[in-house]
Order: sequence, then C-alpha cells, then structure tokens
Amino acid sequence: MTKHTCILVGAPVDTGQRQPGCLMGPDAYRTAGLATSLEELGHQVIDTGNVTFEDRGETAPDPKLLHWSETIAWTQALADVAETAIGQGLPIFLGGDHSMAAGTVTGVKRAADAQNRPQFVLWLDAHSDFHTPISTATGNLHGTPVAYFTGRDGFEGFPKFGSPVPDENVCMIGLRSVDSAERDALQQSEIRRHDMREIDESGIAKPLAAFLDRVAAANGMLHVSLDVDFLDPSVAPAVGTTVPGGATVREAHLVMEMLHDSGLMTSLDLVELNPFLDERGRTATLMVDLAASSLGRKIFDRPTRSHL
Ligand code: EXY
Ligand code: MN
Ligand code: MN
Ligand code: MN
Repeated sequence: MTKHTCILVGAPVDTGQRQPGCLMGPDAYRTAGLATSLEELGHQVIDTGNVTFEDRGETAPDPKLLHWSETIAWTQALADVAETAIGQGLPIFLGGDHSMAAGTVTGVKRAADAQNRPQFVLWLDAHSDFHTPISTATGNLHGTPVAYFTGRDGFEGFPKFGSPVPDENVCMIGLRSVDSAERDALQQSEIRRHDMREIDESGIAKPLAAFLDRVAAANGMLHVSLDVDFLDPSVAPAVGTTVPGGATVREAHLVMEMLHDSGLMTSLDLVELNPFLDERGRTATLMVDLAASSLGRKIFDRPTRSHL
C-alpha cells in the first residue's frame, strides 16, 4: 500500500453560509483522531494548523452576497496554501464550509498546470454548488465553488486563475438538491452528474469506476471534495444543509475504498462539518473513518480492481 505524507490543512471557513459552527470543523476532525487514524495506516502526518486570511474589504456587487470579501480572502489564502501543499504530499483540507473549495481546487489546479497534468474533481455532495453570484437566490457562496473553478462568469473581484477546471473533468455524485438555475446550467455543461435516483437504480460503483478510468487514462490529478451532506442525515446530522435520501455509510465507504484502490487521489477536502450540530461527535468520527478508507483502511486486500 502506498504510504503518503498527509498534509493536514485547517480551513475554519464559515462565511459561505449562515449557520454558525463550521469554523470549529478542523478541530473536530483533530479531536476525532484523524492524524492517529492515518498514522496507524503507516502514513506520515504533518498538521500545518489552521490557515488565516487577510480580509481586504472588497465590496460585493450585490448586497445579497453574504461575506463577499471574506470569501475572496479565503480563496486567495487557500489557493496559495493548496498549491504549496501538493508539492509536500497529499493535502487533506479540513473545513469549513464548501466555499473553501474555490481556493483548494484552484490551488491544486495551479500545481497540476505546473506539472502539465490534467486536474479532475470528484464532487460528493447533495448539491451541485454550481450557482454564480448572479444566479444564487440565497447569496450563500458555499453554493458557488464549482461555478468558480470551472470558470463561469460572475466572479469579478475573485482571484483570476490561469485555467479553469474543464467541465468534463468534474464528476458529481449524490445530487438530490439542485436549484433550477443550476440544473439549466448543468444541462448545458459537460459536467458528469450522477444523482441519487441513478445510484438507487444502478449503484454508485459503475459511474465512479468509469470516472476513475478516465482519470487514470489521462494521468490526471484527482481532487476529492467530500461534503458531509453527501451522506444521509440519519448517519451524518452535523451539517447545516441536510437533505434526506443521502448516501449510506456503506455507499460512502465503497466510494472511498475504490478511490484508495485506484491510487489516483492527490488531494481531499472534508467540508461542511458543523460540530455544533453533531451528536457526541459521530459525524466527525464518520468523516474521519471515510478519510481513512480513502487512504487504505480495509479488512482484506483485494486483487487489482475487477472491471465492473
Ligand atoms: N443551492 C442552495 C443555495 O445556493 O443556497 C443550497 C446550497 C448548499 C451548498 C452546500 C455546500 O453544499
Ligand atoms: Mn457542497
Ligand atoms: Mn452540500
Ligand atoms: Mn452548508
């Protein structure tokens, strides 16, 4: 099993939505024993602490846009940290709400560009997070990171970055809460999207395997962004945007175990954990267990992945 240097990066971002609490997320993962879990698998773990940001007081183009300048500042800070961390090992970004992915993804994309490798993104989420600052109705910027890093218009004021992640390199799994403006934009995009209806009918392994085969064929780097609300609220209540009908614990572990078996994951976000909404730390513990599954925790070794 490949031994990694796992770089833990705390991203206490809670300005992308209105429910206070995500800022406690990084320490909840630490309390739930993330470092120990990874060390027990033989990985080296470097905890770099929490990222800080410098708010430059940018003015939002529309007053409905919540915490516009903080989100820009987080994006700048996290992109720089992510670009550096990729060169040190396998970064695991501890959120913090999903607006942080505007920074983590553009940072790893910069590193991929420098290595002349394509960047792929696996988006595990009930939501598509594909709103722009113009289409969002809530003004909550955690609903926009995919639009930002795939280069959709409306983010004037945000850091410009060289090349967006191509739509066709993004795969969404777990969708079950998509606003009509997002749906219309998704249907015109090349983003691969697999909603819960498809997973109910034909399972989670097939679309994931097909996506992983594409990443491998392209010698791509793979950023995995795991939103707590990908999971069903009955097993993961600690999130502000719960949506019934989510992934089971086994479906989520299967995704993470297949990621490990593929050897393709180069960076990971753990996002949207709100410890203030948790029940005796069980959501934080599940997310740590899922991270461990993506880094080699399993019962039996398996032969190289059989084609499904
Ligand atoms: N689409 C809704 C909005 O734009 O406010 C809900 C977004 C929830 C986003 C969470 C992070 O996944
Ligand atoms: Mn999300
Ligand atoms: Mn979500
Ligand atoms: Mn949220």
